[in-house]
Amino acid sequence: MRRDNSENTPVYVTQPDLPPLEEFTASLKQIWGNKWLTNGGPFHQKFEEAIAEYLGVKYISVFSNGTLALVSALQALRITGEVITTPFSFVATTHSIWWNNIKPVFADIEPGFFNLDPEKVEAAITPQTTAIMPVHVYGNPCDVEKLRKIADTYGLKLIYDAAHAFGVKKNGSSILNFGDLVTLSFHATKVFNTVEGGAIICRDEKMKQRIDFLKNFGYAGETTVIEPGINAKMNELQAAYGLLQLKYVDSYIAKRKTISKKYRVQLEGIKGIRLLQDIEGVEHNYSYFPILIDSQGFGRTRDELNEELKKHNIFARKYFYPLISQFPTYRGLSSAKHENLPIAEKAAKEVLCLPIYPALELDSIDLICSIIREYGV
Ligand code: T4K
Repeated sequence: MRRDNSENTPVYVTQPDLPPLEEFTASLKQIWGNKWLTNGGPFHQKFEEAIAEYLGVKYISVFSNGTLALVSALQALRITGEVITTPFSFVATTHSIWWNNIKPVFADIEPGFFNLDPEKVEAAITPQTTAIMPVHVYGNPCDVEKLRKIADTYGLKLIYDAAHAFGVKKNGSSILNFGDLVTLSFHATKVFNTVEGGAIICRDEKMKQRIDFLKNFGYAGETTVIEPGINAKMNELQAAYGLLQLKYVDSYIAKRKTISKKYRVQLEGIKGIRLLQDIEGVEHNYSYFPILIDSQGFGRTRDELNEELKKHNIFARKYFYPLISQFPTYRGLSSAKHENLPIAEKAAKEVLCLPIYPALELDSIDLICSIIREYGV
């Protein structure tokens, strides 16, 4: 007999991890003493050094959020014309292109892990294309080798939106080391959060300097403005909080791994339910737990299952439905047509991200899995 959660606390798709309050209070005391709140203060400096070391990257510039990191990454590389990107992502990916007055061109995804399909990317290139912006969806690495080859062959820049890929490694090295620029999000809903926050990872010191100028209105010194930059600086409270988070993030990821394993054991083999397998040679961060519901096999649609879970106070999420290409701003684009994006359309119709976060109780996983098992027909 399964436990009923309908009267209990809601279980959401995620819940942020916070560092111990007393540790943060100690940091706040220092900030109060410093009277230095933003604009590249001591915590900002320390956090950049510490996070670069943690992630195994050489140059990183931290931001107030991941969206402004994306907007600034395109500006930093002076991208114009058209950028090829995925419709299967959070809307901020394409919005960052729009904010730079660039035309987004959607290419379809591959059916295994829902990342941009390199062949579809190549087919979408026009004389106006200047860059590719893939996303490591759910933290599963894109085909970085093939995408690099295409970018090099056609002389394009490669900007990865790695909002989901904090700490992910492939064959022992960080996935964040692939691409001309790579952006991260440290939003409250991410594996690693600074409440709001983000970053750009780049390959050399000059580029880091340019990015640092751009996130501070374009200021290069007291009286020089190089171009219209934006205010995207991470403040001292975020940076101090981030420094503490770095001490705990390995334990957060380890707990997520345990949850992911438990889901796998309980959901494997249910007719009509597909799980994304872990990839050999990849150290995952277990940021999301997507399942695919094939209504023919399962006997119910994804939306029906989602509603059933809600009755028990379980709030899974349809990341990413609707596709970005279906929003009014973008649906008029020729690349947004249904026939151009069949795999993405199917994924958006079938996917449901189940709750996963370190504090998720093992009982809740049992409940979620038993609802799914019993609801299928
Ligand atoms: N690129 C990609 C690929 C992204 O996924 C994102 C963000 C970005 C770029 C942009 O990065 P940022 O500018 O955000 O740094 C959430 C997040 O707001 C968004 O950051 C994230 N992707 C996206 C995938 O998910 P919503 O609309 O689903 O968030 P919300 O408020 O419904 O939160 C989801 C659940 O999390 C809630 O039901 C409860 C729980 N929650 C949320 C917050 C904010 C908490 O327990 N505590 C909290 O403080 O977009």
